[in-house]
Amino acid sequence: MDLHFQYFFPALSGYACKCDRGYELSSSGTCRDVDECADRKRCRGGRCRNTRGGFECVCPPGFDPSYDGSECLDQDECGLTGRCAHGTCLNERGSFRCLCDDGFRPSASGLSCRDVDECAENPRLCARGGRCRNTPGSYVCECRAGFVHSADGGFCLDEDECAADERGGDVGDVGDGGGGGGRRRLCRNGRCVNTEGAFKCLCDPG
Ligand SMILES: [Ca+2]
Ligand SMILES: [Ca+2]
Ligand SMILES: [Ca+2]
Repeated sequence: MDLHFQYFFPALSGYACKCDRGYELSSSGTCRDVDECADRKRCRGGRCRNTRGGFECVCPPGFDPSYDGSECLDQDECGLTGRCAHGTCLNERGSFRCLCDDGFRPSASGLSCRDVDECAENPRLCARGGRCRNTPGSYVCECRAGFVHSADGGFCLDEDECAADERGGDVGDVGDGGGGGGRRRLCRNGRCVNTEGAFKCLCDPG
């Protein structure tokens, strides 16, 4: 039996005890621990554990005891920094999950976002005329000579050297041929024929 007297004070018939917080006066005149867990309204959603002079509210993972220990409240994990990088945190009862940005997908646990390795998942990416390089959130095609990036960068396109030459534009990796500024630098005295990754000249007869 615990003795937790705070002080004695005079009463009409002798004295009386006033017990510490968490203790109550028993019929025998001593102070005994209050079993707060006998009150079913304590620690709803968790496990109430009586202690001397108080009680503990033990909550399941993802929950925290309320201020007065009356119930277990969902933790708002999304209020903590560093959750769901490359995505949006969505709080759920007892947990949370990540809605991931494009180019990312949830990890097995769903509690973080991981970059999608597009190159590993689709070996055909950039295979025509280039090489695929994975990047965070995306991928890039590194195109070989004779190929150029598509408008969206998603694949490599054969460069039409002949058409570029007709326009007087830059022809990648093709020497100037010493002309300097003039049009039609490719295949003088012949016809330019575009091929996959290159071009060839069909010479005029003679
Ligand atoms: Ca107690
Ligand atoms: Ca939660
Ligand atoms: Ca990627």
